[in-house]
Amino acid sequence: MTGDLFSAKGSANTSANTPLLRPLPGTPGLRVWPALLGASRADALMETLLVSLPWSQPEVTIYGRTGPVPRLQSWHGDPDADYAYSGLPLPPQPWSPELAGLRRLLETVTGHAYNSVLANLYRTGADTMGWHADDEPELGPSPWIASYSLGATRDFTLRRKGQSRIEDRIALAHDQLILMPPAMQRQWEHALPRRARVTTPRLNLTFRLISSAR
Ligand SMILES: O=C(O)CCC(=O)C(=O)O
Repeated sequence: MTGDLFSAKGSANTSANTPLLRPLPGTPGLRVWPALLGASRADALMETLLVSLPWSQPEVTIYGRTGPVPRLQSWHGDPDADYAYSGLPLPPQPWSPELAGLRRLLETVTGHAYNSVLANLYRTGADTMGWHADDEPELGPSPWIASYSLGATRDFTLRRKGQSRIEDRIALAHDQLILMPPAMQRQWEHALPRRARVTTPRLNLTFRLISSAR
């Protein structure tokens, strides 16, 4: 299945190669590929990842309070791609064939290299991701982050660092890829808020380059 999913034929989808620019005030905008693999390949990829990744729900400490992350997650990467997220050390698990195939495709499509991926599984709309920027020192001063979504459409909200007003909201849909430029992590925070009406799962994969591993 992996071969089919990421074959040149499969990825030669016109929309996979022609991103749209989504402007953000005062920041180079995000690039958006609305349909990367095509719906049936994306369906098959989601089904495989749901059952094959070693999902877990680790505890993190945020502002002095410890509790389980409000979603499931799985961290994969090259052996030296060590990362810490909200104080939680994440030793990388090996690339699965599907994640490795997707990494190769995203490197070609976005023109950036990645050595790790954080997979997040939002089981229903009750699972969330809090406000943050992907600006940990391990990512270096200029992190390009490719974020690929599968499953239920969820809102991805954006606010400027130091402010509470939400300035933008992007509905991230099945098979949609966004590429976040470095300035976005310097100037903005993002979150995935609770959505009570969403009853089906969403899977998100953020591909990163841990620069301390280079
Ligand atoms: O699920 C999403 O779209 C956001 C994921 C995210 O912010 C992260 O992995 O840092």
